[in-house]
This record gives sequence, C-alpha cells and structure tokens, in this order.
Amino acid sequence: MLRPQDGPTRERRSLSGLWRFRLDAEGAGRTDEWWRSPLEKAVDMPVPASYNDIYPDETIRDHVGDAWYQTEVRVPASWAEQRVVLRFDAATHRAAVWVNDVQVVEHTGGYTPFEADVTAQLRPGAANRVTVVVNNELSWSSIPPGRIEDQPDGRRVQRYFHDFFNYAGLHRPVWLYTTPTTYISDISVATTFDGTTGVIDYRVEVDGPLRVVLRDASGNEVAAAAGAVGTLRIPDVHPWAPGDGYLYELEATIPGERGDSYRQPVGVRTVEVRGQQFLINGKPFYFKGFGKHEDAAVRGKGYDDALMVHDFALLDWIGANSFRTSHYPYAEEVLDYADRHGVVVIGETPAVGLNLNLGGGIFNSGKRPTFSPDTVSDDTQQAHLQAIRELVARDKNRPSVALWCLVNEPDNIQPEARDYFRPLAAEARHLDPTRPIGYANALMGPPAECMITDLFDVVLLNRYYGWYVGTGDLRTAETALEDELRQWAGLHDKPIVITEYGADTYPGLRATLPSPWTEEFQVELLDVYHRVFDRVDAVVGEHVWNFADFATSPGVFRVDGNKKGVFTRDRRPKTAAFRLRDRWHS
Ligand code: GCB
Repeated sequence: MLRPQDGPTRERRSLSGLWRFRLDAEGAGRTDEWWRSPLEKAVDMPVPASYNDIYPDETIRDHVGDAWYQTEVRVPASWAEQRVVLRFDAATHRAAVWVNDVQVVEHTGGYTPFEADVTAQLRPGAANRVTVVVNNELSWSSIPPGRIEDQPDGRRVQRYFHDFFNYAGLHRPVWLYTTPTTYISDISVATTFDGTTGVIDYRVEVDGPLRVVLRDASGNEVAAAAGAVGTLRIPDVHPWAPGDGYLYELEATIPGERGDSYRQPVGVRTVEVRGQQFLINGKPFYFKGFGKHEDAAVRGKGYDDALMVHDFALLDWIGANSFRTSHYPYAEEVLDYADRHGVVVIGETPAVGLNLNLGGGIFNSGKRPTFSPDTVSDDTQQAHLQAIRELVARDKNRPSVALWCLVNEPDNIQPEARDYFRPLAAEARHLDPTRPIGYANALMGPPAECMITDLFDVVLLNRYYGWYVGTGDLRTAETALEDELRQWAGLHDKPIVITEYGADTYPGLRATLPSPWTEEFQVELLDVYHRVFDRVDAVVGEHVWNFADFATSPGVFRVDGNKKGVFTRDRRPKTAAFRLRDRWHS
C-alpha cells in the first residue's frame, strides 16, 4: 500500500481536524446504525489524537469498547473522474468505517494503515458523512493481548500485560486521495553495491507498460528503465548512511493521458550481520539511543509534527544515532524523518506482553503457562503474523529501518515458545530477506534456558540489574551484567544490542549518595552499564529505557507513569541526559 501523495495524477485531502465523537460502552451504535445520521449527543474530538485525555472525564479516559467518530467532507466535483480512496494511517486497535450509508472497510491492528476504494460511495461535489467506530478492547486473540475484567458494579476494566497506557482512537492522519483508474498500487525496492555503483532492484505493482526514472537529491536524472520489474545502476552512488540520510527519488510512470505516476524515495544502503558485528554499508555500526514511545500530555499517542521534530532534535542534541519503535510501529511521518536524516531505526511490531510471568519488567509470582489454548494461542499467532506482514509491507522500502524486532519480552523458556515463534521468524525472513531479525529478551529468559534465540540474527536484551533485580546494589549489578553478557556472547555468534536498561528517576529528587529514584542513581546506573558494554566486544549497541517519561496504567511502582525517561514527559533533561551527551558525542 502506497502512502497518499500529491502529484500530476494524484491529489490528497487531509481529514485532520475536529470530528464528532461519542462513546458507546453498550455497543448500541452497531445495532442502531449510527452511521446513517449525524451522531447524536456528540462532543468535539481532535484527529489525530488519543481520545482518552482530551476531556477531564474518567468515563472517557477509562472507556472500554466502541467509540464513534464522524465528520462531513466535501470534495470537488472534478474528483468524479478519478478513483477515490479513504485511508486511515492508524485506528487503535480495530475499526469499521462507513461512507454515507455503506460500510467500506474493517481493520484490526492499531498501528498500521488501511484503506478502502470509495469511488462508488463518495459523492464529489456534495456533502458526505464519514463514520468510524474504533474499539480498544484487547483479548487473547489481539496483538498486543489483554483481558477484560467485569467489576461488581457492572464496569468493564481492561487489563493488559504491558505497562504503557492503552491509549485509543484515531492516532494518525486520515486522508482522502485520488488516483487515476489505472494506477500504481505498490513499489518495492532493495539496494546493494557493486563497488562504487549503487544497485536498486525495483518491482512496481501495475498492469501494462511502465517507465522508471531515478533522480538524485538535486533532481538530476541518474538512471532509467522500462518495465514493472528491473534494476537501476547508479555509478558513484551517494549511499544512505547513519548521519547522512541521502535519498534518491524513483519516479514510476504509467505513460499516457490517463496514466499514473508515483515518487518513491530510495536510500541505497546494505545491512548485514557478520559474526558478532552489525554492519551498515559493510562498516561496523554501534547503536546509541533509546527505546521510545509515542506519548505526550493531552494528545496521548496522537501524532504531532512539533513533538516529532522536537524529539529528533533532542536525539541529535544528545548524540543518539538510532532508536527502537518500542512497542509498535510509529507514525509514517517519524520514519520519513529518520530516512531523511540518517537516523537508524529498529522497527518493532505491536507484540508486547506475551509473557504471563512478567508484567512491565516485573516478575509475577509462580510459573503460568503463556502458551495455551486459553492464553497465547493459535489465534494470537495469526494476529501476530498479520502484524508482521503489515509492518513489513508498510516500511520495507525505508533505509532507516535496519532491523525488525518481532516481539518484546515474550516467554522464551516455555518449550511451546519455539513452535509459536518459528513460523513468525520464517515469515519475516520470507517477506524481507534483506534485513536481520531479533526479539527483545527479558531478564527472566536467560541464555541457558532460552528456546528461541537461534531463530534470530541479533541478540536484543532488556536488562534491569540494580533496578528490578538487586534494587540499589550497583556493585552486584556490574558483575551480574558482565557475567550474563559473556554467557550470551559465548553461546551465540551474534551481535548483542542492549535494547533496554535504566532506572525510574523522579526529576528533581537529588541525593549525595545515589539511591533509587534520584537523578544521581540514574547517572550511576548508566555508568555501570556503560563500563560493562565497553568491556564486552559482542555488544554493538545501547538503547536506554526510555527516551522520555510516559503514561502507564496505575501501579504502585509507577508515579504518574513510568519515570525511566532521560527526559521528562515534557522533554526537559534529567541529569543523566548530560552524561549520555558526553558519552555519545565523544
Ligand atoms: C520492560 C518493558 C518496558 C517497560 C520497562 C519498565 O522490560 O519492555 O515496556 O516499560 O520494562 O520500565 O518496566
């Protein structure tokens, strides 16, 4: 699926703005057919945004079930000549959509786009109603999973096995766009080098003749070809590289008056795992950065240009070269920016919380079966496969994405884990043979007991020695961490990226002797980890948890959310930010 774009044959209309909004805890809207008329008893709701924190109203914040959005749209009469598509960049976690009285699409999965051809339903030149019902329920057959508890007072409460708040709604822009009736439906590129020549293998989904032109960043034509499948060669190529987001532009054109054209950015680079090294363009790459979240006050997970650019500016300020889209695919605008600025991305699926013995980095008592017909089951696996397919389909052409992370902190020691993950790893490799894959391993799945690491290319470790384990004891943390990293390096000839390490830190809480929750402790803990990383050659990256403080569900170990941010939720630096800046710039 291609992103909407403006061009000689295509036109976009953003539906961002205020929509009408109404909660529907009882599910009446589907039986009473609320899409047939203007939504009654509605309030204004901004799109894009999570709906949860817009009003000071706990029935909205803690809502479980359907929520309805509706807007009215008019497009020019000239659109009658065109094919018209309605696209949602995301609707969390599932949605059904009507244009006027007709349902046009349904989608499950809260962080990937979906669209419908609405040429037959949308009346150009007239007023049209667009109605969406989004549903935020998580179950054992959703990714991420969850379960709903019925309270004695009749309320339904959503429980889930990850700590970040279950924000919901229309988190990303909504578009109407046109294409000609004969149109380009997808483009795939894969890049390599032949000496100093860049090689782009392309495939365009189209029936009939096609022309392809490649231009450099100054707009000069550097290669051309004919046909839907082919190879372009660029002598003296300017590679895409970390810190140098150089992009070419591939323009595919269906010739003729009723033809189509589409511009696809292309960064020429290779990614490879060789022994315990992670190579970009054949050179060892060391990941410096963070696990992040899409999270901010008021808008929740709603996409925002200002916040996005600011976050990248802070990454640059602190000397980071990469981040992980923990724990779901981020807005496409974020990936565009990373592509254009040479920021390396670990792209993660929304699979988080597939571990019944762990919750938000904390051990639960006892051993419970994660994989069973009543918990993580074949249904979960199907949803997980679909999430992988949609992520790869969306981001396959992005030079910034160097590695796929298929799941965060799953149960990796129950024997069934192998049967669950083997088809997932195989599918990811089949869909994208050009990128390595990994999964983020939790502390309770140590090297000797892990059933699945051999299915992956890179060892990704989330570690909390000195925080969740041996809280406050940084001396033991240092030896335990080093000991464990050496075990991994000895067992697997694979590079290790530390995808999480950190400590909750209440901004402004200071102490002469570092103790948990103080700013000094966060600094000391990072120092300890960095000393160890520098001693273990197999470690090729460090992603601190987290870039910024973020909202969570309530918990006794959460003070107004997760406070492991190096920046506060409003993006002010804690003391640790300056320490990281010194390290990462040196
Ligand atoms: C983890 C999880 C992350 C949590 C973090 C924590 O291991 O991967 O989602 O937020 O721990 O702070 O507990």
